Amino acid sequence: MDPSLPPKKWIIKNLDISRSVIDVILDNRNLPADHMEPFRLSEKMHDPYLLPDMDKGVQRILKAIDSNEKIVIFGDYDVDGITSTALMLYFFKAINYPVQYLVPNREKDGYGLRPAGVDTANAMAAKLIITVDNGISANDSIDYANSLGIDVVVTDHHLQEGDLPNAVAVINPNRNDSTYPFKSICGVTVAFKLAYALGAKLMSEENYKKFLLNHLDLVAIGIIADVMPLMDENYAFVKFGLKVLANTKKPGLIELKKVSGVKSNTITPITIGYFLAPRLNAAGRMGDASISVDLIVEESSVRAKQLALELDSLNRERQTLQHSYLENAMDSMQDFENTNDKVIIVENEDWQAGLIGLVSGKLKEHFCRPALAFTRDANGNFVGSARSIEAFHVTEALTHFNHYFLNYGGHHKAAGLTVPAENYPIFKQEFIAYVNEKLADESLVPELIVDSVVDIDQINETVAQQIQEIGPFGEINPEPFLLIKDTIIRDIRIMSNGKHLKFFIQKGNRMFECLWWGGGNYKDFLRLGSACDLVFKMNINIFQGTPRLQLTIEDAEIKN
Ligand SMILES: [Mn+2]
Repeated sequence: MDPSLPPKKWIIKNLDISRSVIDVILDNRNLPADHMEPFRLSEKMHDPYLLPDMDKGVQRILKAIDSNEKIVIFGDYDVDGITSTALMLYFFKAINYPVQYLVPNREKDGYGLRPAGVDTANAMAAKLIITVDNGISANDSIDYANSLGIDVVVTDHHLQEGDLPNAVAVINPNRNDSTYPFKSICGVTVAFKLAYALGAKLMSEENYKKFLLNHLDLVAIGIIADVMPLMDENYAFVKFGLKVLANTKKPGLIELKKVSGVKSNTITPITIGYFLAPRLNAAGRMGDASISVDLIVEESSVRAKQLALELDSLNRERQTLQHSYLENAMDSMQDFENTNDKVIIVENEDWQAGLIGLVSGKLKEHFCRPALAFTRDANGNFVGSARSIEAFHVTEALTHFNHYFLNYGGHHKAAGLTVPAENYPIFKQEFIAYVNEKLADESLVPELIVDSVVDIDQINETVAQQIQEIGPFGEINPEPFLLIKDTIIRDIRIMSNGKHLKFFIQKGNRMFECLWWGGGNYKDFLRLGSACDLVFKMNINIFQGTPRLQLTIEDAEIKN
């Protein structure tokens, strides 16, 4: 969106304007023909008992409740881990069985259940630990818990690496032996399935159904924040969960929406991704994720408001730090212009570990190539976070260098790694050479996927309304971009001190209002009467109670 950036390459998926736009969009996403038909959540949701070890887990928890054993929920510091933890707390509250929880501190404790976490649970007199959104690789810690007489029920969604841990139950769709029909569910969905299975045994049918429905807000937040594909049961969970979130009765979420400036009637995945999740994540990034868990389960509005404000200010601190880190990073990249390496590697020992993933993410986006950002831990090791583009599987690439690492792990587009100081220079040099050789130049050009070329007659309220019904949009079901060719620009207005543009386009005898957020940089290119091709999203805006069509511009090609 900035003329200083390389122009995006438009990938236009349909050029045939005689086809229905809606059919084209559904086809492009491989969505089923009945995608837009109304459905019940129960029709789309898979049976919890299809998850491996569900029955074992349920039996062990029932036994703990029966013998009044102390249960500790062990979660994670990211949004999925936070919502999973909160969901379990709500469940045990609903059956009136007191439990406690732990979430690790990112910098002090690190990710997942570690021996020190087991010690803390032991000090709380735990006889049973239920992990949520982690645990699949905690083999040593679980052996240690067992040696102290503590049983562990693992609920997780991360891939199995090596042998399964010695837990009473390992409830995870991504176990190697799992036959669960849809693997891409997140931690909070697995926790929800456990609550589903347990609730059927412990609650009246009415309370049970109410419980499941009321907590779909947490499931939707976790799915969006963990960037799960919006297909199969995820799509159904998010579709219903957004409605529950819009009307949530949880004081914490109500206050969080308020401090984020979110209006209740406009909850979309973007609301979660850009407004709610960053604030919930800020607690863990800046220190203690339990603030976010406490917020979600808080019953008092007064206290919830305090916690929400606290998260909001942590989030502002996070933003300020992130900006200064990015400036540091850019300053340290003077060489980059000359080398034009196909991977960016930056380091700064003053950076907080909780924020380096944001730095590498921004660098990846800006330069359209893989990026790694490192800080140092207490032992002087380089702790890094990698973010990558579609064309480059960063974790696979790192595997070739694992002899340099203390640990590493991740997936296609994200990874974490720890490199001892003595290996860092050689790793950096070899990794840059490796990526320079492997990654094709074409992959470094940003792409804009356009669903279809449309004719002027295909731009109308009905089509816009139908497009909205294909949503909620998100991972694998992105909001559609359309292309209109040869329109004439009319009546350009500059907004917000030149930041944004508003103009009209005309084709034949029809005119449409266009908004180009961040389009101010293009104001000298757009001229009254110039012809252009525009890539846009078709939106319906409610203006003074009346719905009206508006085109949100994504990119433009000016013809004259
Ligand atoms: Mn997760």
